[in-house]
Amino acid sequence: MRFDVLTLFPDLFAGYLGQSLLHKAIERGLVDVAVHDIRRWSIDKHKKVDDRPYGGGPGMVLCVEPVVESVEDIQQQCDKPGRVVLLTPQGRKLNQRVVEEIAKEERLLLLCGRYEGFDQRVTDILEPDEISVGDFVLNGGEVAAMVLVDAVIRLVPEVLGDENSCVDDSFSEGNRLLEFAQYTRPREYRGHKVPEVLLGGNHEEIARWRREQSYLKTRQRRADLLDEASPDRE
Ligand code: JE8
Repeated sequence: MRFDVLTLFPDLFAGYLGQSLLHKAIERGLVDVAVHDIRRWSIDKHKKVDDRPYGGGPGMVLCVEPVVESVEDIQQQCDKPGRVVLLTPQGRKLNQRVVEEIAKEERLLLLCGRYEGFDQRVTDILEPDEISVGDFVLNGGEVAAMVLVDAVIRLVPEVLGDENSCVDDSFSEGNRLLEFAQYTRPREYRGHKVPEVLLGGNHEEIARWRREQSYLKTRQRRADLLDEASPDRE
């Protein structure tokens, strides 16, 4: 799986990409992430890539030429063009279904805006898949792009070892329940005890208890998840 990230702040990605899971996936050749500075495609002698909005108003708008031309150049770097994703509050909202859909792609180009966003003609010309990570305001598309990369790489076969398998993740196909509570040693801390059932070693009983805890927690906190069409729910 290859990601090309286009941004004005490429340095923001180094820390994220260096984290162990992703670093190992990159080393093993399962994932490839190339971060590109849009400024490289500036057509201005001062490397400017933004300008004041026509019609007035606050802030700056990212110019159409460097963005469209950076995408065209980067698409040329591989045999097959990638799916272009633009992170924007106006996009369709990201959820696990959308992540699963996007994870089917071999190659993704992630466009990260800043300031007041891109000139409308970026969208008109590139016709990107516009995605929002949620109904709150970020300062730019970079953190949203990291969210998308993070969610997508979990679905790339072999990225997670068996220990971190994603088959029973909340929100994965066939699972729309929140996760049950986890405990590790010590058995008691400041009077807070680990539930007795987990100490007994009766795996059937433990599995039943966990399913029930998941269901109760979901009903209490996220009843909306139970309303979603879910066929075979016990
Ligand atoms: C962004 C963003 C996602 C999400 C994504 C890209 C580029 C026009 N507005 C721009 C004005 C307020 C500040 C905005 C900053 N901005 C935000 C997001 C996003 N994906 N779920 N929330 N915010 C840009 C510029």
